[in-house]
Amino acid sequence: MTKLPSLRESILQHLRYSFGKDPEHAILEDWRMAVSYAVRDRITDAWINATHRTYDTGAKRVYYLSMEFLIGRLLEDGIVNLELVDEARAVLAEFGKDYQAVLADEPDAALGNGGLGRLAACFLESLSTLGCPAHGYGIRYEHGLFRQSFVDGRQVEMPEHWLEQRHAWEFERPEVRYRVGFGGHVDTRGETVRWYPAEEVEAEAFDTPVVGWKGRWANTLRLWSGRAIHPFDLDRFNHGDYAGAAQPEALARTISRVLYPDDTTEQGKELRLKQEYFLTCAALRDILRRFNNQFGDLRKLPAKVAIQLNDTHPAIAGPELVRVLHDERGLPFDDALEIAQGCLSYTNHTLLPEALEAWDESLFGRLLPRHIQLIDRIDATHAARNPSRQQSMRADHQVKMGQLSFVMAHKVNGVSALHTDLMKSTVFSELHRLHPDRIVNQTNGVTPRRWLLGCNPRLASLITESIGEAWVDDLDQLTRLEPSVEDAAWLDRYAQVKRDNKVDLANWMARHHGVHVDPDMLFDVQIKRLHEYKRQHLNILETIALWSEIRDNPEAGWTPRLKLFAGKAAPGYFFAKDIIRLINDAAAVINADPVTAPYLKVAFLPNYNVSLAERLVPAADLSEQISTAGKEASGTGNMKFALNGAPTVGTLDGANVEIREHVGAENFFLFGMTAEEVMERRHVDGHAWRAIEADPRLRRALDLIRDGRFSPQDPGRYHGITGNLEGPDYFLVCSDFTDYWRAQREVDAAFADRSRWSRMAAWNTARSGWFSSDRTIRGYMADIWNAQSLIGA
Ligand code: F58
Repeated sequence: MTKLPSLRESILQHLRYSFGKDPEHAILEDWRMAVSYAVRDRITDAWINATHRTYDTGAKRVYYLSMEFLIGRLLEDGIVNLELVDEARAVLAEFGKDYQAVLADEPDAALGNGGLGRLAACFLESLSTLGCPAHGYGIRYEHGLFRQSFVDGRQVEMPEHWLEQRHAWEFERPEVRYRVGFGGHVDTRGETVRWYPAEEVEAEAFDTPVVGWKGRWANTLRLWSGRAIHPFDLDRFNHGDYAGAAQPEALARTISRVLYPDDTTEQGKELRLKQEYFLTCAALRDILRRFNNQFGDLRKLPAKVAIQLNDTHPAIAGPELVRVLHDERGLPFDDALEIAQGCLSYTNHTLLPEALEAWDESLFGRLLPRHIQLIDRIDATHAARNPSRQQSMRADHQVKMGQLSFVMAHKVNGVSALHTDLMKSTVFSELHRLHPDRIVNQTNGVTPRRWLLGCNPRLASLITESIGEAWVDDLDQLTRLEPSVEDAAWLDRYAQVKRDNKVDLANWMARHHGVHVDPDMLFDVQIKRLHEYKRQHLNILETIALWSEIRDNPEAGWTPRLKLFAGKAAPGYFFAKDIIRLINDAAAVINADPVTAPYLKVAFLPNYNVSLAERLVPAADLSEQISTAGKEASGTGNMKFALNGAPTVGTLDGANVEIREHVGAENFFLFGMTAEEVMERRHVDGHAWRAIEADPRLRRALDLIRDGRFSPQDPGRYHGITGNLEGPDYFLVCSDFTDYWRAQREVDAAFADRSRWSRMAAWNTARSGWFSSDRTIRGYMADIWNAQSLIGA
């Protein structure tokens, strides 16, 4: 390995030789790129070493197949993991450049919708930190999740163009290309079955190294980009049809053009299925090529290859692997099935019926005619081996991807204890009865490198000063802070960290959004995708009720509060978009009220993404995790907040349950019905009305909204929302309102006593070590993948 020059030298060399600039003429982007290349060089050494080591040891490899990797910005991640923060800052300062500005110049890679995609990104980082040989496989979307802005309070979506700015992280691999077919027909001659696709596109690999803590190991995120096999139709061009000549390329590129923002038209659905097969087919070819080069004997596949399906999106991997092994490589069907099951495992992220993937059999059969035959054979085999089986994966003229994934996997996991239990008793109850050892739990986690060391350097320094730096890759060490939590002087420093972070955020909001807030207010934060089950409308109802109450009695000693929201709604999810608008409309009225101004402020920050979360999480006092119990599979924002010292106000849902167990009930503001109570309450006639009649505050808040107090020019604007809440109220906003109000007043009282509050916050930090994604990945390695760490091996 060549010895690299100092970071300073490296940066200057890249500035000069990669970008042709001297420091005097370099623009911000040149600096950002030069620093990125200097950091990348250091990551690349770790990466190539890790690859050699994996080959040399013949170790088992993990493949994480996911339609989403919400990686955000990577420069800071690299700098933090390589412990170059001080050096990078100093070099930039020497040339009069601001470190933060350089970091912020990087495009935020929004290749995911929300928690599922961010989890995949945290997992990759933990896999590298733990030295587990792994690849992430995904799609290199040209356009990630849409950019959100507000016009008159309404969400407006604009395309996202992260690839238009330069970035340093990917290596194009033009030599790694596979053909992916669609449609066509199946030819059966006796035992020999061949699929002849009608249309083919090429998947080309782009590799991004993912470095772990201290650069001890680096794995690969391999993203596929669509391209035409024959990019240009010369014949059509020569006949003057210039647009037509470019059509094959345009069509093929459509496949990796945009990330699905989770709502779909019929046409969109077809493209989504194509994307899913595109990712899976290319990934499996790549996996088998690598396996063949090294091992050859396909029967050893499960000993050397673990393939994790991140939700059902890559579920076609089951039939595709069977197809390759059986149709192409000639293994008997039963053997192919057994080998595939030995490799595959599946993570479920939702119990919401509308989110469980099911494809129309006509569409599926048209695009993947061989796969639908194989699914029928897999289903029939499963039925024959389990005579009491009733549910088929082929029902209602649909292909049920959850059932398929379950049957094809040797392990199926939920993402929190409660969610895993509910999987067993609801969606997968029959399959669980047939295969009682298959479902396991792996509660989610978050990487402490990004979600504490990187985003909250003040708190990280205080922790390191108190207990040493071993916590960074051994987060359980945070319990060693417990004695400090009882030490008044230390608590003052802890409180000062939070206060400084809040000042930073307040300044940033003033500068970038013209929102002026007092950093001494309680920063109450709800940031996540907009969804009725996440109940941002419960939060705004309580806000409106609070506003009325303060107006009635401004002298009652209110705890000043800033209600902060951020999050995107799917473009076709009109109810969620109405909630955004209501929050913005309410904010305008409330923020303009001089009577309540000292006590209440509301802000909805646009374009929530990973970078914005990194700003908000360290500055939050209170974490809103208020989903209808039983609906949020886990949540991971909840963990980031607890770790950064923001106690939760929340329901017993998802990982909230485990957070409360770890941080202590006295450091958590619990409210609301349990998942069981929720199921019962739905059967109570007029549950919403009963709740409204019993609580005049709720009544009044609903009246204000319905009577147009926040939309005077258009009083009927929110009748959709009020009608829903006063009627079906499926997510039980009204039924949980009164208890939520009570919990919030407890928050007020606790926050008014600052030392009590700091103690609660610090307990949250000290007891959140278990929520490291390192712990989660160790669980997957031991219980699902049977994979080993190669660090120190
Ligand atoms: C999320 N799912 C869960 N899905 O909602 C959350 O509770 C959990 O913590 C997280 O996964 C990680 O396990 C989620 O983010 C999506 O974004 C889907 C992507 C594909 C389209 C439908 C939404």
